[in-house]
Amino acid sequence: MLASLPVTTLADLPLLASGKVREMYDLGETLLMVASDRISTYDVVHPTPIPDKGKVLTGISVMWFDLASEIVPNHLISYTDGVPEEARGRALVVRKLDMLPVECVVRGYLSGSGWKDYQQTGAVCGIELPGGLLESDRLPEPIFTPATKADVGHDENIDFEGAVELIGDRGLAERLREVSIALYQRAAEHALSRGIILADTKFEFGLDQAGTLVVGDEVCTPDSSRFWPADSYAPGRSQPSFDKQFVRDWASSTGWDRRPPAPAIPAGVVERTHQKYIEAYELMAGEPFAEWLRRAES
Ligand code: PZK
Repeated sequence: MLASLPVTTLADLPLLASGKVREMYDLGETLLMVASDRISTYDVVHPTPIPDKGKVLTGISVMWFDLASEIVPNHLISYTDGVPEEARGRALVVRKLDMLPVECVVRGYLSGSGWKDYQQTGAVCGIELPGGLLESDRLPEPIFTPATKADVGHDENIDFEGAVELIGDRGLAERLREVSIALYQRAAEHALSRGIILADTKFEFGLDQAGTLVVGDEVCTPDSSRFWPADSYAPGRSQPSFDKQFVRDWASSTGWDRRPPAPAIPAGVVERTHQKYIEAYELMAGEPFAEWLRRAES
């Protein structure tokens, strides 16, 4: 076994992957996932960060990992030991997994590409739905709507048979579907009790060295999910985003055509959005955001 070396700065670590809003570093036996304060709207990252966004998402993810552990093991090892000082609160040390090549999306409501597909075909990922549903309608039951992982551009929705093919094991694909729906149901129930609709969410799974199914990535964060305020919910239109609506409304008002580069966000919009993220943490976790910082920075 290799002893883990004390890490002082991110700049000294091998960068394995950089996403739109986060980075993944190699710690040898483990990985370090670092959530930045970058924010995207319409899939384009703005040049202006939202203070604390990465810390809020990391705290929310840890909270869900804890709840979800009754259903499936997860990749989280630590959010304190092994995390460089500069990344405290926004980073997780995680197990290296063999990631499965399917995005495990669960939808409880009809929105985004699900709504688009339903309008065109009456089905989402091969699942026939009742006629006459409206945009944002609640579905009779949550559905598993897998997608391919696109390196660039948009993920593509696939049917269950497509997921079976990509995974190469029907039993494992069935297990992914069952676990994904159970995780969504648990999280959606918790969120709704706190005034937030979890419209849909995306999980990523991997296998550990023993071949055990493990949930990885981030879990039920505003970046991997659609969060809607329950008190303004009304089917028949798109719903405001709990976290990003101020940025979207402001971006629309500028006449930005949604093509890169995204415009810089004005200070007032940054501050209101910052407060929405803190509010999201405090609603979901039922504790002050400062408590997450205290635990993570101790
Ligand atoms: C893994 N990503 C996505 C891309 C990021 C994250 N536990 C794991 N083991 C091996 N690989 C991954 C994980 C996880 N989670 C995650 N790609 C591979 C990704 C860019 C930046 F932070």
